[in-house]
Amino acid sequence: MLHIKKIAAAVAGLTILSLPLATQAQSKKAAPTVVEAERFLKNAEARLEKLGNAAQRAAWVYETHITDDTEAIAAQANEVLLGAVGEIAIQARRYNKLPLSADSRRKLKLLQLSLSLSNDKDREAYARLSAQMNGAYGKGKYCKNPADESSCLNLGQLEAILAKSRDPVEMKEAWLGWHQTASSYKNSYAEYVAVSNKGAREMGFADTGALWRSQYDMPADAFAAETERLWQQVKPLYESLHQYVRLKLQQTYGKNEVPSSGPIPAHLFGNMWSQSWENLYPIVKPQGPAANLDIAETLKQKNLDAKAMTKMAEGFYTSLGMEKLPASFYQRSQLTKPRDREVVCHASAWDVDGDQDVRIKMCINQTSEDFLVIHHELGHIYYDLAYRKQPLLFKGGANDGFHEAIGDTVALSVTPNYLNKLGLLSEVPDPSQDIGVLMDRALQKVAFLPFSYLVDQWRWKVYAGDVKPQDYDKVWWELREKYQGVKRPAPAAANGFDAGAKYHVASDTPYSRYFLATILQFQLHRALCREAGYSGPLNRCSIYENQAAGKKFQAMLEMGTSRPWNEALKAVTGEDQLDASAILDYFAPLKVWLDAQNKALAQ
Ligand code: X8Z
Ligand code: ZN
Repeated sequence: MLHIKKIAAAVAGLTILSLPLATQAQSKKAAPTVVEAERFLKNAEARLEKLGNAAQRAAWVYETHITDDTEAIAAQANEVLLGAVGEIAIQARRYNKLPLSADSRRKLKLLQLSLSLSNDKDREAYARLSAQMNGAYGKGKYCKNPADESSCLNLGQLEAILAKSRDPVEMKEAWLGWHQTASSYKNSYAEYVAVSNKGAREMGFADTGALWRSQYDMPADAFAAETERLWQQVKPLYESLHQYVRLKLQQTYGKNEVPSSGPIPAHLFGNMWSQSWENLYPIVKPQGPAANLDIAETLKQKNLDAKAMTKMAEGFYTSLGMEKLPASFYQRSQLTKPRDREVVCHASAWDVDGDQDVRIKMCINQTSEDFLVIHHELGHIYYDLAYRKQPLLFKGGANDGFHEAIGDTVALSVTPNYLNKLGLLSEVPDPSQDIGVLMDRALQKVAFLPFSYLVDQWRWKVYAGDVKPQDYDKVWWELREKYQGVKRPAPAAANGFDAGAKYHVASDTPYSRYFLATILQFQLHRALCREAGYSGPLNRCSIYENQAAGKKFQAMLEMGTSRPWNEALKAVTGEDQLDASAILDYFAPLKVWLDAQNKALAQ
């Protein structure tokens, strides 16, 4: 799916057939040479590419058609790749001390940032459990009456209830219904964590969490400190929003449902994980004439289907001077939910062959939210296409946060003005309505900050062994209360696994990337707007049709993983550190407004 995973996999996948013995013998004989190291890297890249592509194809077929057979095939392909990745990672160590070129040294380092499971049984278990949990999440359903299949609701249907209903009883049932689906793979997850840690330890990491934190061109501890620094920078903004939303929810649902202090029940935020709150816009929008930013009705009226929506998003990228998507993209992508089979609906972007075979997999609905998600996914795709000329090991984002930030940066330019130009919004809100527009964005972006921070706070503890399966839920909810200020709508279920009801836990996809991306996209937006010669308020800037900004962006995308991420950042922004001042600048007028409202409403 995400090529980042693929690269790691590819790196791992470079199994050099039956080389371990040969290599051992060699190592006794003579110290390795630079020439050998270069040959090793070349072979590794070739092998990883082949196995990586095979695993991608198997995973694609699995996730777009879940059956026992496709599950087994996907697991097998991954197992083979995993074997190769581990073997190559261990072999790579042999060349660490050689005076190699900067590129080769970087490649060797990247190769060693992966799991190595030398035991066949461990590899088999890892691949099997991973495929099984991914499929279980995709197939998950809540059945009001377990004996009656027609009473069953899938995740999309349960999410729609949370998005639209204003009935707390109905919302609570949908929330609890989905969360209980994850219990079925709690044991698998615990087993998987143990195996994964074995693989991290073989490579010299304390655990898988430490391995994840080591992927940012800085020591693992420095990365943890860096994310905490950023969180502290944005926390006051989140708190202002949380307080205002509390007051509005209280006006809507009453004090019995919404307490005046302490955490708020999680089923009231219009989203299964309370991770983004844009569905609360009608409840929290400023009084008086406020911008209507919902394009769902227009999409339906104009019959703009999933493909038309995707073409519109593509049009943004081509307006920046980027290439048209290859024809195969539209032939091979899954844009809508098939009626006749189980699939993983969670949106993802796929770089199947490291070249032009790029696809997205979504279950697109005609909503504002999905219109933005399409821009997000195409960000991954345009990154993939931009770095396709790089060697395999550099086909990836500057770091995984960059990969997540590209499409979102573009989507920040999907302003009311732009939507109006496209015919999706009949009225352009007057600048006096900017607070409403900013509010809508804050419900997406500011609300997301603590969630995107805490998911890996939890996982880092789980991987470190600080949280055992019997305490998964306890610690998960401690973190959700502490960072998001939300609480479980009912007491914890016996053997519950609420964290596992989030896709990225079930699919073991790291999540800090989204926290970084949320900060980073505003930094990129600010810089690209500057490049476009824009100097007004950041929320009104759109880089649509701006080729100068597009060129700068494209140059960064083409770098892939070839250089430390600070250099990629510098190429666009001139800055070499992550800096939350851009997101704070963007929302500065809203922060002033929120604080005034909160003060007035508290009286
Ligand atoms: O998973 C995603 C993308 C695919 S990389 C749809 N996102 C996170 C989520 O849904 O939890 C985008 C925002 C956060
Ligand atoms: Zn993404």
